[in-house]
Amino acid sequence: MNTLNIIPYPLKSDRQEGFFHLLPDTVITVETTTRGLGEYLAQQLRPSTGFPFDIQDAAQGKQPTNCILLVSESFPQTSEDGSYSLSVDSDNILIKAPTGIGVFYGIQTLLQLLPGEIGRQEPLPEKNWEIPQLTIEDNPRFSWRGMHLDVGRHFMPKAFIKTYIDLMARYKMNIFHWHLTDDQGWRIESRQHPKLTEISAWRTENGKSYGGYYSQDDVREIVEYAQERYITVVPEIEMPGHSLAVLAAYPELSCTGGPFEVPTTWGVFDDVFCAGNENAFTFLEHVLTEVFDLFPGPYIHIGGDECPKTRWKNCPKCQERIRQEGLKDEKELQSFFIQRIGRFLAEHDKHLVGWDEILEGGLAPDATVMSWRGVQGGITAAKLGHPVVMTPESHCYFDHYQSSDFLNEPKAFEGHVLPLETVYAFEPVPAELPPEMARYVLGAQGNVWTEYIPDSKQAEYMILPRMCALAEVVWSATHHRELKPFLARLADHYAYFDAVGLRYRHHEQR
Ligand code: TNX
Repeated sequence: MNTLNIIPYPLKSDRQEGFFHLLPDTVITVETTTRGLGEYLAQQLRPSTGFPFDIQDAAQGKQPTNCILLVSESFPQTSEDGSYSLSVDSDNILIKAPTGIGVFYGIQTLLQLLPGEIGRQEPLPEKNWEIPQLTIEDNPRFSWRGMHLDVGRHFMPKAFIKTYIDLMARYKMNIFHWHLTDDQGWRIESRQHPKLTEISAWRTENGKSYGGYYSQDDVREIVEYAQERYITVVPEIEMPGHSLAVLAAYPELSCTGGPFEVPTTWGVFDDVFCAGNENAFTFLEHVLTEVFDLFPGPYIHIGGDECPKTRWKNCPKCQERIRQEGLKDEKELQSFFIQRIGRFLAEHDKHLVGWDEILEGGLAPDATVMSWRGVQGGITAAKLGHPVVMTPESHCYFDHYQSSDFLNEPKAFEGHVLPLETVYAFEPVPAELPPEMARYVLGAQGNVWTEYIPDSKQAEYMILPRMCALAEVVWSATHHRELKPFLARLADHYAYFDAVGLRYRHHEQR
């Protein structure tokens, strides 16, 4: 009997003999609560099969055979964990879950059980669309199953953001961390601060203007697209560092007053928001207010990483702030900055997320820490009772090379290699964390920094197949985590990538 090539691997599965066949008269049977999900499933199945997939209301009596039945037991949502059961017999398919999100994940599993050609946009008339008979019971291990994308260093078109979200959905990832601002580009429209899109969104590269941004309507469209796929978008607005693009448009928010240009080189820059200037806070609060309006999710990421203290040390306003607030040094000034923004977020019912540098000089109450310089920051934060997302460079940085065969790999982050196997070996809960503190580890996330990723095709290559490995790390039970069977299952997913037309790294099994 063939194995089930599902990624992430489900908690319990029982393969039986025989198949269900998708046929021209297969229908999708829904309840009022699962109608939208039925439409989604039909949209996934129609292009490649060419079948109509009528959607029928269960209340109107369901046909005895040949249906895919979507049942959600309790709506409105009571639990958001994503558990579901799927059973396939020769006559019917049943996906059942406490809430819509579970039904959605059941649909993803079902789609993966079909031949990879299901990803095609053109019908394949002679294809046998068979689904193995089985029962599955499944639920995720972690609640934060994240993927990050830096659109600051290189702008990625809206269509690709949707492709990215679709890929996340296929592998049951649920948090899209959208890194919208950085030194080299600001990518989100602000109605109140038009210079952010007139100036900060563009840089001059080889005499030509490079850049782009998402209008507020684009953002709403993406957030809704993600929502339909049960993905929460976490926007990141970087502060106090990584903000040179802003200062190019509004130099008065810096310590020196500028002038500045949107940079065309990578790295960490000394010019950052002036922590002694009230206008810097007013500006950020106005921008964040627009951001709150666009992103209904509970989290706002405010960056906080790699903020040099050079300017603050020589800035009379920053030094005055240090005196007034009774702070010890510039590290505490950074902490003051983040805590003040944290209070503003809390007043608007938003949770602050920041890179692990926000630990320095004292953590803002309620802050969620993203541990990127290894897992130590995460351990420290969890011990303080703060939620943690693990995203260490050593296992989660998809901007690093996929192999040390540098000549045959696209240029990536110099000197760093992150093979698929290493991603797969990642354990988000460090052994040294006592069980009562392990619960603060919400999950893990893959980060896609784009200094060396100029376009969306290369971004696809960098995440595929590493994202598949991470998806299994954050979803599957540890006893199912075995490299060899994973690699065997993975081989089956290339047919889907080919059908969709995605670029990926074909992992050689040794
Ligand atoms: C560090 S990770 C950064 C990014 C870079 C990345 C390159 C983090 C919070 N900051 O600004 O793009 O390294 O790998």
